[in-house]
Amino acid sequence: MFIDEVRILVKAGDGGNGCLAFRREKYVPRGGPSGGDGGRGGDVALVASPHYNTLLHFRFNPEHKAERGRHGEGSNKTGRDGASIDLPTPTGTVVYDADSGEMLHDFTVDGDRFIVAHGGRGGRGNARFATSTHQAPTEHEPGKPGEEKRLRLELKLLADVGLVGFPNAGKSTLISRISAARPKIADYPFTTLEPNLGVVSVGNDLANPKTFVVADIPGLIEGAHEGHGLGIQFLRHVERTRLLAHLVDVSEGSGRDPVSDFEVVVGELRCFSEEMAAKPMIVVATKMDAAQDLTRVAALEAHVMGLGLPFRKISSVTGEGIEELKRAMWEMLEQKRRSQESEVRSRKLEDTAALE
Ligand SMILES: Nc1nc2c(ncn2[C@@H]2O[C@H](COP(=O)(O)OP(=O)(O)OP(=O)(O)O)[C@@H](O)[C@H]2O)c(=O)[nH]1
Ligand SMILES: [Mg+2]
Repeated sequence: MFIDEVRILVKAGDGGNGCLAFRREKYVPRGGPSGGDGGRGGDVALVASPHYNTLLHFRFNPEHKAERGRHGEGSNKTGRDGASIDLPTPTGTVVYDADSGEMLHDFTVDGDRFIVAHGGRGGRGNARFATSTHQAPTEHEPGKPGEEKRLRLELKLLADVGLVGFPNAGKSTLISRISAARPKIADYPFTTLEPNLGVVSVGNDLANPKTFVVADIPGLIEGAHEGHGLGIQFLRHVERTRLLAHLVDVSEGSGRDPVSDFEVVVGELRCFSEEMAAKPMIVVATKMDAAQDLTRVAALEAHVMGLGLPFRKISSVTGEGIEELKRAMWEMLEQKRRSQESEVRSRKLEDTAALE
């Protein structure tokens, strides 16, 4: 459904062999060893790219080899290093070693680069083995082979925003209102049994399209972590979203108190994982057109504001607040993206500093 998976083979370049040579020149007797070192083999790296959202390109092309290092040559010439290759993969890809099952890397941020197979070191030429008592060495090393690995790439859900809330809160109705997705909508709980995805576009600047993906998942009820209702397992479909939109029905029709609904859902998120509970969240009061008692709405607003969370009021029937909600979601996603990017940048700087 939402999980895309491929197996690929990656082979880094072998190192070039070290050379065995002696300087031979007229009038230079015993010119000494002059075999150069072999070059390093190229690496194979995966790079998280926002331009891909499936693993399909690997399916058509499952083997990737980097160039080998050139052999060393006489006159102390070092062989050229093999070129490395960068393979783009969608952000959200998790890389496993297909043989051991070990997780090697988790791409969460655009531009992240991870070497999956290291090129072999070049062998040393005989010139390197010369010492004062060993002036005509014949030792020279072969290059080390480049790493070869079978990998399993797994891409989890691509959604940016996950809609959570009680059953009947209006999650599917909202997704049908803001995207082309047409999930089943009905006046009874647990209409949605499987997650739905919808692509939302904000504004209409064609040169600079602003889009994000929203996932609608089944509703949560008290005790979902103990298996009540549909349980909480489908929350894994929104594990990778950058933002949760928590929908709370504020109409009288729900027969429940909005503040306690809100707390129940937050409690269930926490039972799933602390990371889930700590995700950025926007709280959305739904069905404003059917809310007669506005003190209920105000109570929810005060509660949410007290927690420092953004709050919006909408009606999917009249369209009230929908555009503002789309924009607010987009802004929050952008903010998150920018902070993640600067995190990666500072991590890269730290890495470079550590190498120096
Ligand atoms: N008056 C009013 N009714 C709404 C609004 N949004 C949704 N509804 C109604 O609320 C009911 C439930 O809507 P859904 O979108 O199916 O709710 P859901 O959160 O997806 O529910 P589950 O899939 O069961 O978890 C439907 O009868 C909708 O027509 C709204 O803004 N105003
Ligand atoms: Mg639904």
